[in-house]
Amino acid sequence: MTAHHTLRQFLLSEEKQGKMSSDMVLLIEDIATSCRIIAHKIRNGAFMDILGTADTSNVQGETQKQLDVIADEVFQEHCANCSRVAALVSEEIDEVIWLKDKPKAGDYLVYYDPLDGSSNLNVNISVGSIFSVVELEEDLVDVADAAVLIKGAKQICAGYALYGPSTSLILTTGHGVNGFTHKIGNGEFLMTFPDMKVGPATQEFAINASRARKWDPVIKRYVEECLDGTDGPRGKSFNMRWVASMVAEIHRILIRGGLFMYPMDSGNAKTGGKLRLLYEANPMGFIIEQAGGKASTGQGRILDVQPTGHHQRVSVLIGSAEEVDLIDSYYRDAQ
Ligand code: P6P
Repeated sequence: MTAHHTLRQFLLSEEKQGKMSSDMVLLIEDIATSCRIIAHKIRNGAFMDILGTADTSNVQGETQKQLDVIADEVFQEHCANCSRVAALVSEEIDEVIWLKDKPKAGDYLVYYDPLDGSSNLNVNISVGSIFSVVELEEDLVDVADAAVLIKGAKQICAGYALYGPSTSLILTTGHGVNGFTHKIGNGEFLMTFPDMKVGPATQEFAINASRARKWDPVIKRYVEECLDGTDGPRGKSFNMRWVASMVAEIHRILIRGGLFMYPMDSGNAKTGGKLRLLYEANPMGFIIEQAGGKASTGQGRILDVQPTGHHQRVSVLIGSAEEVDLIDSYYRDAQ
């Protein structure tokens, strides 16, 4: 597929090749519409008085931004358009949103973080939306929430929108990773990043260094060796980045390589880490693996984690394969 094809042309081409169903085409288009609407609300938020905090908090105990609530409503409205969607799992909503009483095998479960990094909104730093789709493997007799606890390895689609200097939409359905940019004026998502790949090596890592005193010995060792530069065991210098917006970090890694770390540490061990498995770590892990990178908890592949709760958190090490492998080897040495 050459560059500058529209998202719709790409999706219909994938459908024609048997790489996705017509229902998936419709669902992805509805998700893209959600992202267009959210992008518009962000860019004009200052004139719509919606960049502040709502007087509510989410299941994570985080004070919600008005746009967190609005973005969630936009995703709910548009994902429900697809008759094959049986349930929604949103970072902003405590319970699973069941859209069908008797879901069938083949129905879709959609997991999403409608506005990730929203604490950056009022300082005009990039934020994003993250989504993941899994297909039910059997009919459900009843709609117990446990039915959405499906491993990330079963994903059939994942992607994100990055609301940055431009709005990017990055997508995988298990056949590589392709990226699109929203063209102001005609509103189309046009292909600008065909067949994205993450290089195996990097000299750039991302971690919230203010938590250094809480890190486990393995993370401390890895970061110290990076900081020791050319005179240290790595024999090369490293750069560090931290945007406090996972979508922006992962997009940078897709473009130029790198390693993103949000490990479980002594400060968040009680909740199992900071980032959520079903709608942050799994979709980003699927995307990065499809681009040739790796995604680990330090104790195993993120996509192999069996969820025990739909807001479960995990330790996250995602990016260039050589760096993820190195940290995994340090964890094995530490056992
Ligand atoms: P900290 C945003 O709230 C988020 O979930 C990710 O997008 C981001 O990488 C991380 O948390 C930032 O965490 O501790 O730096 O605020």
